[in-house]
Amino acid sequence: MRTLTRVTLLAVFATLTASASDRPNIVFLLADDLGWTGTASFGSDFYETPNLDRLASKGMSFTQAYSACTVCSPTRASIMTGMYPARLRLTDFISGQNRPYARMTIPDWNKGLEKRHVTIPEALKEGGYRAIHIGKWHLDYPDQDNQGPTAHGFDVSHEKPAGTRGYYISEKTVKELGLESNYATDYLTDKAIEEIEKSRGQPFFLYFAYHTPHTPIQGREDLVAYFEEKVDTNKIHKNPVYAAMVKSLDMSVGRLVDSLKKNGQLDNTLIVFTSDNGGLTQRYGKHDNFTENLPLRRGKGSAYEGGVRVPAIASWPGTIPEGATSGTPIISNDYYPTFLAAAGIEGDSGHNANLDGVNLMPVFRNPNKAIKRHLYWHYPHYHAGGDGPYSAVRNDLWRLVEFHETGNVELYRIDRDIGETENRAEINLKTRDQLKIKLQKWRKSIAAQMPTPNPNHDPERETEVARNR
Ligand SMILES: [Ca+2]
Repeated sequence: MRTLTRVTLLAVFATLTASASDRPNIVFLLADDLGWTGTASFGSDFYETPNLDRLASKGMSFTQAYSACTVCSPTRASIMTGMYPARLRLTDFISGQNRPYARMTIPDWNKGLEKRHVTIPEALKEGGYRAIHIGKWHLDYPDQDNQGPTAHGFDVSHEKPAGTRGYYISEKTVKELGLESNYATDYLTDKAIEEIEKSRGQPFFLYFAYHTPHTPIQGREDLVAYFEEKVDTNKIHKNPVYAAMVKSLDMSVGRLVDSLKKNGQLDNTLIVFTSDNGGLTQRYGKHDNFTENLPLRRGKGSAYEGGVRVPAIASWPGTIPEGATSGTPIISNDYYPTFLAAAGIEGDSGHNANLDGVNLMPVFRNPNKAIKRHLYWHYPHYHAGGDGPYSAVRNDLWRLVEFHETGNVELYRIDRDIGETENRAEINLKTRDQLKIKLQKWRKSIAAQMPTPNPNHDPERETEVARNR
């Protein structure tokens, strides 16, 4: 009790004494569908990411960083709230995929972010932060108005200009706005830089949710031409258009860092870069083989590490050691409490009572700092790149996957077998049973929604997808 009171008093004192101008800026850069090996410093043999590599050399790289889900929207919701998607009941991307004849009926999930949650930009208001949203939101209920970023605490939001097809801004808009580039990522970067410049004197939270390198696979023409010359089919990564998209992302990061430097803000800014799920490795048509997450197994939508292990970099001069690497497992739920701590803000106690993430500041200061916990995933859905509805749990050594269609579990010694090649479920029985119980208890504790046997199951039609409702 005495300790608690002292901690609370210290936190109040810290909040009172830190004026708005002392607080660091927070820049959160979220790639879309960039896999674990999606940058050069994280192991790509083809993509060129000098700016992200420089950010890594100036900060900390996380080799075991995770997204809270194997697809988009749930991970974004976990970042905004610090909670597991299963707790939010936002377990699939907003439009989702309904397979009326599959073996399981998927639960009815939240197709948007409920306003009752205190989002990270809302919480940061306490510290006088200006919150800037750039790019892809992907958290609005399709049948309701006023669900965008500015309805969830952002002061300003910039998205792709109307009439943009995929990544290409229309010729008319390019002319009207006098743009130098018709590539949407370049345009959004211009907007982010304008907002950084407008924020001088006030701490800001910049959430830049890139579209790159999500489908459609469309690169900036000059960059595509550059990578076409360099394709080597013996390499793991070999799609020049995809490489151009990653390059656009990297160039954007370089321009943002330059802008922070120019405005004298770089030393007072925590920058975090990560991705919302793994790389898309399913193949179709002319876009055959966009990317690979090897040595990880599979990719976006799947139950394996390729779906959820992502690159992550954090930089904050003077606080995060330069060129450090941390093997501590972290997950996208962690950024919410981390940003509160970085800003010296307590946040909303009601909301924080249900946080699933932990404050990463101790790891930022010491990359070898361990966090004693289990990480969980719950995806009771079907996905084109997937393996059916599943849940998973991991600790430092083991990862267990439970498949809901069959009740089968697989167990991997993840610290040694990163590619999940040897299923040890029939070998390490005790570990298997302990983790299975742990996973079930966790699901129960947050009232996770489960898929149920489908009375209309038709084995011949089970992969058929219904049109979006
Ligand atoms: Ca995504």
